[in-house]
Amino acid sequence: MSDFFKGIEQVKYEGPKSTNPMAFKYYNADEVVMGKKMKEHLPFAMAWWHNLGANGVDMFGSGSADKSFGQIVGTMEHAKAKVDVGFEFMKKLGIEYFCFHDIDLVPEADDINETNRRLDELSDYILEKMKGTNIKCLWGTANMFGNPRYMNGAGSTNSPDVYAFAAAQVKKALDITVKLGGRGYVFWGGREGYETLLNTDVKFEQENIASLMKMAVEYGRSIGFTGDFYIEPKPKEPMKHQYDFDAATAIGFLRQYGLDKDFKLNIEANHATLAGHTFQHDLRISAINGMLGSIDANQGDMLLGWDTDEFPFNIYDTTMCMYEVLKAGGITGGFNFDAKNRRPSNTPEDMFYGYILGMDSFALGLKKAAQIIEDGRVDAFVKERYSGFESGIGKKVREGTTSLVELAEYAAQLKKPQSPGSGRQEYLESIVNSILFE
Ligand code: XLS
Ligand code: NI
Ligand code: NI
Repeated sequence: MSDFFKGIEQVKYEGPKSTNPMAFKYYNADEVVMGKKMKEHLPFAMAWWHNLGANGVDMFGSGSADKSFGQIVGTMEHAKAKVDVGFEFMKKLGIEYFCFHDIDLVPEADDINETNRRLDELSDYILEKMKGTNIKCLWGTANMFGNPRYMNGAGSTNSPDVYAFAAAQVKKALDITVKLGGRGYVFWGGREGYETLLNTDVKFEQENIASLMKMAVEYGRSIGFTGDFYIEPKPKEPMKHQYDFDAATAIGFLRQYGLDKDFKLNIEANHATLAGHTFQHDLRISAINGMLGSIDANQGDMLLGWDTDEFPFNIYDTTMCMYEVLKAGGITGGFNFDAKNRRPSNTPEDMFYGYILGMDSFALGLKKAAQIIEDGRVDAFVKERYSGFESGIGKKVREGTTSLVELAEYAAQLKKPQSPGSGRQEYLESIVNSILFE
């Protein structure tokens, strides 16, 4: 094992009273919650790009964290050092999954043949590292937004040549995902959107994106990929209008083009809030449509209008997330920390503190969500709230056996309805608080 993180031992569970910054306070992998171990509820994943790549570079300044890992950035030696460091990191935290974009793994070459050769070499190296561990890929994806060739989009580009390059990247990223045991494959439509309708044929672009996805499904299935494909909705950044704005929009798109059998959604907390929703809202919309596949576990800053990708610490949000996940019967994907340290948190220890915070926040959220469900008052209230539809005219509405004529006659005979009853929001919020802060 590499020893980049010298002096940092295996991170263990020490309980909420612990003051050891390198210990879990809530994440106790083998603890059983509602009949399942925490680590089964919470298949955590490391995001290759943020953890091993992002060095704090922003629009105003260069990197503040050194992620060279003793090598020259941009070389295959550096790419391999990232594997070594990444595996040491995952092992020390007990994380069993990772997520990657193709070019997070290797530096992209001028010639796609050389890039693919590098990907073969590096994925062999990862496979070797995986031996004797439980670590594998959660999902892979192709970066179809960084290179300038994608300035007009990838699946939505006006150029057939660029479209072919996008397809080639998806093909290769699928190969690598399957090779590394991936559970899923993600499409995040970074450049799939538009700036102005003066130069854009929206229908044409959406049809082409759907065709690319269809070809990905065909190819994936042909090489033995049995997992789910995911769309990761996001409303803004980088395009003004993103075609995959939010969960509801993405679901409509998938159904429109007959992709809904093979695709689910990967819901990112910060993307949902950028769309003007709560994280919980997009999870619920996905779940009720049978499309809650995987989660990008991060947190946004409500005072900022961009994807800040912070490590989650808001327990109210992680609780409501886990409430949705438990209600949905779990997810087939996992919890990928699409999150990065704040720019001044620039030491190797900070990488651990970020993950410890995130894993603890979701573990505590899981425990609290289970308590809300076991307590039963919130669910009972919701059931009671709609109980009028269990009999009489309400039942006929649910069964689809009434008509406007019959309902109008019913109303005429009633003359005036009774109050539908209080929504009791404050009462319910106080139940949640009393469980959160007991
Ligand atoms: C960007 C997205 C991206 C996807 C994978 O905002 O979150 O990181 O998760 O392409
Ligand atoms: Ni994001
Ligand atoms: Ni993401």
